[in-house]
Amino acid sequence: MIKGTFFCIDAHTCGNPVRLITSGHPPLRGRNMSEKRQDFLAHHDWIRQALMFEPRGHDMMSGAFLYPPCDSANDGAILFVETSGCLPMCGHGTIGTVTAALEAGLLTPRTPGQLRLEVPAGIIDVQYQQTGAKVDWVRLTNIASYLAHADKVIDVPGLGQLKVDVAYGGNYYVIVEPQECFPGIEHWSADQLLRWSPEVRAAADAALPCIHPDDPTVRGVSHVLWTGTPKNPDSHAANAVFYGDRALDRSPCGTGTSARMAQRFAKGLLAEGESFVHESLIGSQFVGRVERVTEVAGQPAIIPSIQGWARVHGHNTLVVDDDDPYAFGFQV
Ligand code: PYC
Repeated sequence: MIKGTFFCIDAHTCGNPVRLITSGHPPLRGRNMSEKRQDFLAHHDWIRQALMFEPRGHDMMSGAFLYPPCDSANDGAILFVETSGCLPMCGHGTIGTVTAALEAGLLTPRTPGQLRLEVPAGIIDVQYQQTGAKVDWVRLTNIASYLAHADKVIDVPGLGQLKVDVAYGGNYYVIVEPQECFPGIEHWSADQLLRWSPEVRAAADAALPCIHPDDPTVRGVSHVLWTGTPKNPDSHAANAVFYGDRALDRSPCGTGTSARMAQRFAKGLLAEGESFVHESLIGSQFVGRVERVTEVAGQPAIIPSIQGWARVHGHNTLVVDDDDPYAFGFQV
C-alpha cells in the first residue's frame, strides 16, 4: 500500500544536500515550531526515515518542510529533517530551503528581500538577493548563540584527553581545536574524523550537560566541530562538522559557525560587528558576522548572521510503498 507520495526539490548549500519536501506534509499539533517538532517526532517520524535514509537518501541527507507560520506576523515556518532526527535549527538547511522555495514561488515575502521565519529554536530573520528567477545568496540572522562550557578536559577512550569547548548556535557543538592528540582537520582523513567523532560526542555529552534555558527539549551535545587551518587565504578558519551517525557536513555549517562565533566572542577573539569567514571540508565558505550582543538566561550571548548560497539541482517524486522491505530506509 502506498503510505505517501512526496514531491521534493533537491538542492545543495555550499555542497551539503537540502531536500525541500513540497507535498505530503503531515498536519502538526503545537503552538510553535518546537512543539510541532515534538509532534512530528512522536507521530510522523516514518516520513523522515523514508526520505532521509538509504535507499532514497544517504548519510549526509538533510531536508525540510515549509509550514504556514504559527504567528501570522511571520512569513513561514521550517521543520528540519535529517538522518539524526529533526534539528532545532539548521543553517545550511535554511539557506537551501529559502533558495529552493523562492525560486519555486513557494514563499511570498511581504517585503522583497526579507523574510521572518519560525524554526523550532526560535525566530530567524532572512535577507536574500534574487536576480531574475535565481537566488544569489541568503543571509540568516540566527537565534542567540552562547558558549556553554569553556576549556573542559574530556577523556576519549582510545584517543586520550582532549581540551574542548561546548557552544550553542541552534544545536550544541563540542568544539575541538588542534592539540596534542588532534593535529587539525588538514592532517586527518575523513575516515579518521568519522572514526573519532562518535567517541568525542559521547564523552562530551556525558561530561558536559547542556539544556537550553528557554526550551528544555533542546538538549545534549549533538554535533562535533573539528577545526583546522583554512585553504583559502580569505577564510578566517576551517571546520569539519560531524552529525548523525556518519555525516560530515560539506558546507561550513550554519549553526556550527554560529556556535564557533559565540565561542570566539566569549574568549575575546571576535568582537561585535566583526566578520568571520568559515570554510568547510571541501573549501566552500560562509560569511558570518557578530550582529549584536545579547544574553541567554543572564549569560553573555551573541546574535550571529550567516551568509551563503545554494543551488537547485533536481526535482524528484518519491513514493513510499510499504510493500517495499526498505520503505522506511536502512543504515549500514
Ligand atoms: O548548517 O546548521 C547547519 C547544519 C547542521 C547540521 C548540518 N548542517
